[in-house]
Formats: sequence, structure tokens, C-alpha cells
Amino acid sequence: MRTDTAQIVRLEDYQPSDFLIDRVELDVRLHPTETRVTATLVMRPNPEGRSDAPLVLDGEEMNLKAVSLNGRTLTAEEFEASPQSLTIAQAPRQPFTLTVETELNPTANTKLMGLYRSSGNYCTQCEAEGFRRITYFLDRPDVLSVYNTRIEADRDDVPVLLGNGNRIESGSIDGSDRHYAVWHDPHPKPSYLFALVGGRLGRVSKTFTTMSGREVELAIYVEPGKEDRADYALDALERSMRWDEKIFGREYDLDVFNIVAVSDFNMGAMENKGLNIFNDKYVLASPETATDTDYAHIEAIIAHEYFHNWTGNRVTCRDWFQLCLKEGLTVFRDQEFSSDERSRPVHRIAEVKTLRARQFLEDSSPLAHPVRPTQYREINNFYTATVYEKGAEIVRMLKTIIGDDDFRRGMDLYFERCDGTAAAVEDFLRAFADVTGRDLSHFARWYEQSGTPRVKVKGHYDPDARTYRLDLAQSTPPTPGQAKKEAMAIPVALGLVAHDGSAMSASCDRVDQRGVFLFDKPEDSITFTGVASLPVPSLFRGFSAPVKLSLDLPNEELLVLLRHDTDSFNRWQAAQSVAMRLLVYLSTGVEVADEDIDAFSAALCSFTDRNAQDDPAFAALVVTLPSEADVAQEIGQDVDPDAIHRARSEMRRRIGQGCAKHLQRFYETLTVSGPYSPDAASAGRRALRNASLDLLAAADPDTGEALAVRQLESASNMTDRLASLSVLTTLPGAVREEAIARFGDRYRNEPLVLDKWFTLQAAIPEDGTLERVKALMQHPAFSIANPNRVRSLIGSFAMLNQVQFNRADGAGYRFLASIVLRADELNPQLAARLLTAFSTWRMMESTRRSHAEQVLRSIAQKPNLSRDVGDIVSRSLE
Ligand code: 0A1
Ligand code: ZN
Repeated sequence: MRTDTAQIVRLEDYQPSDFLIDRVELDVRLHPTETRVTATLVMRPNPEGRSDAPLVLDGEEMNLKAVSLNGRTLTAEEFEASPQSLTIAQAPRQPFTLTVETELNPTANTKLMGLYRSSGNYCTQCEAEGFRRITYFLDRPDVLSVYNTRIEADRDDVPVLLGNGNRIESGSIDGSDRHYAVWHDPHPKPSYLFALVGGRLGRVSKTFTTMSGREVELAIYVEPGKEDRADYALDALERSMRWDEKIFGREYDLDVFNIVAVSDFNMGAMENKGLNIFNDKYVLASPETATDTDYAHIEAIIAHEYFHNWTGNRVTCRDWFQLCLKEGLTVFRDQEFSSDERSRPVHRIAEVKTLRARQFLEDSSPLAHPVRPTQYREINNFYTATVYEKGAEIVRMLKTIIGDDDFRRGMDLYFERCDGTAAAVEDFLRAFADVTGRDLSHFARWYEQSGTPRVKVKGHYDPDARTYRLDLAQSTPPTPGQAKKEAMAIPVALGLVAHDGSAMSASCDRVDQRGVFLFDKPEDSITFTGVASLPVPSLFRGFSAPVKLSLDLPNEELLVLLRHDTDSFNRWQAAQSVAMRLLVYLSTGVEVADEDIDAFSAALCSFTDRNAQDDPAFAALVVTLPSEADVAQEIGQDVDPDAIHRARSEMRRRIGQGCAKHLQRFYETLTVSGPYSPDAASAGRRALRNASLDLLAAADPDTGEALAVRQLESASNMTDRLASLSVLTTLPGAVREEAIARFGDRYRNEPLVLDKWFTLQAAIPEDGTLERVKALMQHPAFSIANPNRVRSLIGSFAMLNQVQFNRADGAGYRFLASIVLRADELNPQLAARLLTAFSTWRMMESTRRSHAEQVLRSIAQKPNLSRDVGDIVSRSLE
């Protein structure tokens, strides 16, 4: 492996910092290529640190200009500066003030970490380790300081100057065309929550009155001219603030809350104290440019970042191994918010689809790691589905096990005890253990053990005794670094359903009053009494644990659940299970009787028919088949993506034909009148109508094409327009090409819409797609330096296009490798994320597998790989 320093950081090596920084005075003079930063750090030795340690500050890619200690400039002999650190061997043993002056070049900063420019504006990104690119610092989350930031810039070029906290001063600099602002953040925070922004920006704002009656000015800053596209985000922010007061009793704690949207950003958004910085994709929305899904994402991410103010900022993390403490908990909170604002069952299904598609995949790949990892080479590679989504599932299981009231009491105690501190997972669990008197040490294993547990269940009915016994067994497959696994504490929410749908009055003393059985041994059995007839078990209701269930129910029994289960999630799950079984058989050459497909199709028709009017969003989820990637994951080895693609196309065609009458009716009747609104009810109607269009086109391409073209021309919103273009991309020919070209032309000045256009084309499952993607890289809107463009074109090709990325000739793999290497020179984080598309390589059939391995090995051989890419490639090959 030829990477830069491949040092491994280990959880077991954690030591408190030897020094603390109580106050930070920053003076930042913005300049495109020579920004000057003077940091005055009020420091003292940490009583909990080592008493003889040198002072070692972190640094990266800065030009050090001067260092002084207690006002005296240090000579070159008194400190040692390297690209990664600034060391003062003889640091004082009493409080002292260190002043460090650095010079940065924000224009040349293509990594988008530290201070950089986006569309000419200045912005920062400091999580996880970006602050050390602004000044030398103890850049670790357990060093909390109060910040004062003075920002100075050219008044005309940079009229808006924003920092963390409240603005306490601003003005002009006499005799010059420069101005300044001073921001004070009274809440001690780690450096990763620092932010500043300088630029020419438009603004929308409103006043929010908190639960205790304080007034807070909420503002969102965007590219001038796009202010009206920020209204929805502002509304979502207000709703999030109200929800956190009502559900968790958490109030906002500054006079202003600012959000800035930027167009070059490595992730979704960042929760900097009082100054969130967002990828503009998650702020800007108008009916003409954003889909229903975009609106839902904006709402969720605005909420997520806002909720971090308590889970992440007021209570922060002791070290980066505790990342799930803020991320898993905050994802759980944003999921709950979206569920309350929208349809809870529909949202739960969406969450689980994401979890399975991303986290289960990661957990079964060479990149599998515990929710709280024990070591890392590059922390940026651990902002993963495991830390975020599985982390959220752990919090959800905890709530399922202890109940809603104790969960809230535990959260209150956690905030009370840990406010203003840098905490660890143990502190979180201790609050719930103390509130309930429960021993949660076994439950804590969810943070430590990686891999997705499998739960095998068999049911036995005794009609004479009127008992029903469930035998359960659990196991977790080996994952990197963890060959042997222990049994997990798995909450199984369950019930029994009679074949005719009537309620069953069975009882079982191992199941609590909330219908949950805690399965915490390798094997166990539970028996229900008073069971009048053979039941169908409904297990893991609401997806009560992130496990894979093996329960071989025949299709007919699954269809009983689809019709009669009181649990919505399991109704959807039942349809998915039948579909998955048929898709796996069709993909792997197992014979499938026509009647089985017809029976499934008939069940879908009648189910959707019954639900189309009352809950179209749910019906749309039920008629949507598992994706090709889902099927690949289910097959798990020797995967042939072409066979899966053929199987899924065939199933879509058969269901489209079988349900044609119903689908046509939905398509005709589920129109939404009046001006566009992204509310869940209207979005649900559009979802089922567009899912119907997709299946109708699969059944009869000519009809589908005609309907899609008409919809594309007449649509009054981006949801319907994009859905019709998406259907057209499945139908090769001149009509499609013309539609694609016209769409691209219409939105040539709308980068976020062009991203969707890139994605649709990159996902076309045809041989010419690789060439198409290469050609699109020449499009004037494409730039390898912009993460949104790269992800929408290249990322979509690699992650969404199963057949073309995994081409049997290896060309898809070679292409991705070439882009990863190019991107790595500019933006290692982006490159490393693209590279994770290879995480499925070991499950492919042998030809593809060997192409992928060869490509990965050739990447690993390259000189000067970033630590980010070096880490992913080496773990992928382990
Ligand atoms: N804390 C943010 C995620 C985030 C992480 C790293 C970043 O920089 C590369 C940016 C954002 C969140 O959870 O939203
Ligand atoms: Zn987060």
C-alpha cells in the first residue's frame, strides 16, 4: 500500500488532552488567496492530562507566519512546526496565551475542508478535522472553548459576514473599502463546530418565539435571486424547533439561527453552532425544480441539523469513536420528526428500505464495522450508514424495549447530566439504565458487534393443546476483525394473525404488554396458549430490530399477512417477501409456476385497489418491487446482475399486464388538482400514479411511451416531469433521445435539475451507457471538482446501474477507478466515497469478481494515494 501516513487511531488509546483551550479569539481577514488568520488561544494545562507533556497542536496545509506566547514572539528554536503539527516542548505549567498567525489559500482548497470558496463565497467545513486547516489547534472534540470571531473582508465583494453565536459588533474600516463583523458564541464548543461565511448572498428570515418566550431570528442565506426557493426550508426549520420543544422539551439557546446554502459541499449539511452550512441541494426547492422526494429530504435534513443543537452540540462527543452518539441519536430524532409530520408507516418503510440497501450491504461487505468502531485510519470514512442508520436503529430498539415514557425520562437525564460535556456511548446508556433500573450491558453489544444478525424462526401448532410454539435461533456472520460473534439482545415485536384475518386472543407470558419479546440467547422458544386455529406469525412488527429474518412462510400465508396484518410495516414486508422469493428464483434459474406470479399479481391488484384512495403512498410502496441491488444482496454470492435485470423486467411486465386495468384507473383518477403542494397526501397520489405509469410502460411500451410523453409535456411540477422522463429512459428509441435532449436544454441553467438528468441517464441499463456517461462528463455543467455533479453522474452510474457498472468485461470498474484516481487529486473524501461502490465485488460471479479485484489492486499500487482512498481500497481487498 502506497499511501501517506497510514497511522491507525485506536479507541483503547484514548487519553484526555494534556492542555485545554478555554477561549479562542480569531481574527480572520478574508482574501481569495492570502487569507490571514490570527488565533489567540487562552490555554491551561489539563489537570487530567500528563504533567510533563509537550504542547502539540494539529495543523494541515497552512503557511505559519508567527507564534507568540504570553505576548512574546517565539524564536525558531522555541517551537517546531511541521505540516501536521506545531510543538512547543517547554509549554508553561500555568495558564497562558498562545497566539498563532497563519496564511491560507481558500481558492486553492479543492478538498472542501477548512476554509474554501464556493461560487466565489467563503465558507468553512471543520468536521471532522478541518479546523486544523484554519489554524494550529487542539483539533479534537473533547477540547471545548468559547469563541469570539472577527471577520474582515472587502465590503463590495463580501457584503455578508457570518459566524457562530450572536453578532456583537460590525462596522467599516475607516479609510478602506473593507468592513468587519464580530461574532460571539457563549456556548463552549469543540473546534469541529466552528464556522464562518463571507459572501454575496440573498436572505429570507422570520422570527421564532421559543417555549419560554424568547425571540430568535431565523435566517437562510442563498444565492441571490433564489430566495423564494428557501421558503420551504425556513418553514421546516420552524416546525423542527417547535417539535423539539414539544417532544423532547429542548429549546434553542441563541438569539439567531442562520443557515447558509453552498453549491460545493462534501456531505448533506453541517450543524455548526448557530450557523448551519448546507449543500444547496438540501435547501433550495420550487415546484419547477424539486421533486416530492427533494422536499421530504430538505425537511429531514433541516430537522437533523437543527436537532444536533442538543444532540451533538450541547452534548458533544468525547472522541470520534463516539460519532454514533450524536449521529445515530440525531437520525433517530429526525426520523421521528418526519414520521410525525408525515405518515408514520410510510416513513418507517422508507427508513428500512434505506437501511437494507445501504447498511445491510455495508455490514455484509469488506467495509463492515461496528456502530462504534474501535479503530480508524481516516475518520472521514466512518460517516457511514452503519454509524448513522444502524446507530438510529439502536436508539429505536432501546425505546421499544423500555417504552416511550422511560425513554423520554432517560433522554431528560442524559441532557441534564451531560449538557456542556463531551460524552461517550456509556454515558448515554447509563442514563437509561439509571432511569429504568435495567442492566443494559448486554444491549450495549449492538454498539460493538458488527454484521447483521440472522434470526431463524420455526412455528409449531398443536391443535389439541391449542398452543403455538415459536423456536428462534440467532447467529451473526463473521466480519472483518470479528470472527466469533455473541448473541444479541433482539427485541421482537410480534403477533399472530388468523388465516381469515380475525383477531386471535392468544397469550404468552414471555411477551410484554407492548407485544415485545426480548430474544437475547443463541436459541429460545416461546409458547402461546389459547390459539384457536393455525396462525400466521407476524414477526418484527414495525421492523423492531435490524436483523435478517428467515421464516419460510409459504406465499399464501404471506398473502394472508398482506391482507390482514394489523401492522402496516409487515403488510408491506409480506408483499416484498413474496416478490423477493419470485425474483430470486427467476434470477437463479429456479422454475417458477405461472400461477405463482399470477397469484401475486392478483393480490397486489386487490390490495392496491383497496388502499389507493385512502393511502396511495403506502399502496405505491407495496407495488414497487425490490430493486436489482436488493435482489443481488439477497442472493449474496455468484451474482449475475444481467440475470437479475432480466428477472425484474419480466416481473414488472407480468405485474403491469396482470394489473393493467387497475393501474390505468389509478393513472386516470389519482390526478392532483390545484397548485402544487409537497404535502404527504398530494405526494402520495403522485407516487401511486407514477408507479402505475412505470408498470403500464413495462407491460406495454407503446402505451407507456405515449402516456409518458404526454405527461412530460403537460406536467406542472418536477415530480411528474421527472417521473415521466424516468419511464422514457426505460424505452430505447428516438422519442427517448429527443425527450432527454429537450429536458437538458430546458434546465441548462439549473445545476440541481441537471443532476437529476445526469442520474437518469447514468442509470440506463443498456450497453451504451458507459459511453453516454463519458460524453456527459464533457457537458458544460459537469465538473469533477463539484461533489454534487460527480455523485449524480458517476456515483449514480456506480451505485444505481447494476448491469452497466458490473459489466462482464470489467469496463465499468476500470472507468470508476480512473475517476476515483482523478478525483483523489482534488478531493479525497469524494474519491473515497465513490470507491465504496466496489464494496459488493466479492458477491459477484467469478469473471466480474476477478475484474474488480484486478482494478482494486491496481488502485492500491498507485503512488501518493490519499489516506481516504488508501484506507477504503485496502479494506476492500482484505
Ligand atoms: N455532522 C454532519 C455530517 C458531516 C460530516 C462531515 C462533513 O464534512 C466533510 C460534513 C458534514 C451531519 O451529520 O449532518
Ligand atoms: Zn448528523
